[in-house]
Amino acid sequence: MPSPSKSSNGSNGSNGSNGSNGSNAANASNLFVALRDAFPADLDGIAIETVEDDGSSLRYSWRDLDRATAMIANLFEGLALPPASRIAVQVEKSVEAAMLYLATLRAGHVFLPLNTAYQSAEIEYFIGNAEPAVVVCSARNFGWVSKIAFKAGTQAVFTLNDNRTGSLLERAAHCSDRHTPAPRQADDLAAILYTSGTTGRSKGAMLTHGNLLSNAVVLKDYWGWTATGGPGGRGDVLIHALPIFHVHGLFVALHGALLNGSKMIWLSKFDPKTVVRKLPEATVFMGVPTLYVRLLAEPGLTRDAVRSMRLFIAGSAPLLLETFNHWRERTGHTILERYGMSETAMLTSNPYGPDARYGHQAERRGGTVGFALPGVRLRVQDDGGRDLPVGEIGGIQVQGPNVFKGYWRMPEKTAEEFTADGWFKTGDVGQIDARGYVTIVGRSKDLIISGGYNVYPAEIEGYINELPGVAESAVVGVPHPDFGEVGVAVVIAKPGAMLQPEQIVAALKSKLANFKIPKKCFVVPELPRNTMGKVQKNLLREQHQALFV
Ligand code: MLC
Ligand code: AMP
Repeated sequence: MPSPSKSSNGSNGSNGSNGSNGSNAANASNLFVALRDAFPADLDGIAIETVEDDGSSLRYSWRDLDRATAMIANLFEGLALPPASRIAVQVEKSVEAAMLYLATLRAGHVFLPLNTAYQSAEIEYFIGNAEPAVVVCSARNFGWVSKIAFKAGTQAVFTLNDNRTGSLLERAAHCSDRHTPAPRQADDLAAILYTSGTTGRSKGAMLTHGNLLSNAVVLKDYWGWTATGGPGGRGDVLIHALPIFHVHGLFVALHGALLNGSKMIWLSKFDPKTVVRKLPEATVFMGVPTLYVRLLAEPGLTRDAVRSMRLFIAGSAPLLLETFNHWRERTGHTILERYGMSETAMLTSNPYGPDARYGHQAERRGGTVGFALPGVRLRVQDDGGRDLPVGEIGGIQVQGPNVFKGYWRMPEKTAEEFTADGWFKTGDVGQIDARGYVTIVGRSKDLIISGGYNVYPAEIEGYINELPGVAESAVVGVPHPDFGEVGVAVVIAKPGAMLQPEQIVAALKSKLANFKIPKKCFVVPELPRNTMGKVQKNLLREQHQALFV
């Protein structure tokens, strides 16, 4: 495998961009080809520079990305996998993990990223449902993951660790570094992202090469990605500090930088001090609101620290107006908030610059998620399926080249989420004003968004209800200063059973991803109900809303 070069001081390097940004990107069908076409002409320039714990950095050139993805793609070809095989991946964030994603596209297979917090029951479901031909996990999880995978018929299980070791790279090292990307049509699958459901099990959202490429091409233009506008006239430089197993870090951030031939400063984990230290070398930052809240707590976040920055982008969860205003006062920058989801990639964005479709207004309005992106059509309907006039609140629906193909092997669920005339129901509730700004005011889906991760109360309640001595439970989201929103569980014991909240939380920890664990648990005699006997979650939310604030 190509080895990155090491620098001891982490000093700023050239991004090597020459402005050749792949004019044929929109026409290429294999997303990988479109991204590779956008690599700068100088393949020895730095594509990714990591920030290591000891302050040093590893530098990967564009040539390294090309060669490593070829080698991994050739490894897959050597396995003679069926076309469009699922490659399921649960590994810590690393440059090699990103290469594995790109190699999967290159080989024409389907990438299935899994949050590293998922525990065995969750992984067993995803692997059983997706039936991946290949599973890649970290070496420390190999024992239990491989057992699950082989039971589900997986052909090969490789390991990949965050220190560039593991059988995937060892095997790929013997493969050729030249590879012709597999031809793919826009409608062919590129990735499956599992999203939990309000009822039942998680659903795999099937995204195509066309979905992802069209969205990336629109965002490149809409956000003004530039090959020359960065510090010292160099191109944009992105600080990549998000996980790469969800839309935000894997698609929006990674595709954005690659499609512009832009260097990335790569953090394996978000750390506010490191981000502040690296800001003077960068021009673009993307984060969920929690990242902005934590950055604001850093005294080093000053106007001087952001002097080279061009754009701060937020999304995945509501950005509080307070954070939006505080950021502007502190840094002089106005955060650009956008809105998206796994099934649709990005739907709306506040404007970066003038937007001719809306009379050139270029104001980024706090509390709104901006305009429908070019090519994306939005409408707002009431529960009866009637279009609502401007300014009225209802369910947000979408159509466009970004909208996914459906849920993996769940045609009924897919049908349920689309209207008869073919619009996808986002489950978000909001309004579009006369100027075109979209505001999200709530969700019709029972969902908690905590630090940018989705937590479905129905899933947590299901696990709690299975515990011995539990009669019933309700999980609600309440405001939290760091995560925006967190889950609180309210539990009823069976007659005669003695339940301790700490035991309930401990039992959940052994079964569920850590971010899904309710931050507080109460055992109470009864739940508030309406006359129909339905639990009144709004009352529980009101009752506990001041728990953390
Ligand atoms: C961590 N913890 C969380 C949590 N993250 N609790 C609730 N919500 C979260 N998001 C808890 C852990 O369970 C643990 O608790 C403790 O915090 C420390 O864990 P950690 O892993 O050290 O946390 P930290 O590194 O601080 O992570 C926080 C974070 C992370 C904000 C950096 O959650 C994160 O990267 N969030 C971004 C998620 C993201 O990329 N979303 C995009 C989805 S795409 P304990 O009790 O075990 O110690 C999407 C579409 C779109 O939504 O529009 O983009
Ligand atoms: P996911 O299923 O993880 O892709 O999460 C998608 C959901 O995140 C959306 O349906 C919204 O509810 C929420 N979301 C994403 N961006 C924003 C935003 N800017 N403001 C409010 N909610 C958002």
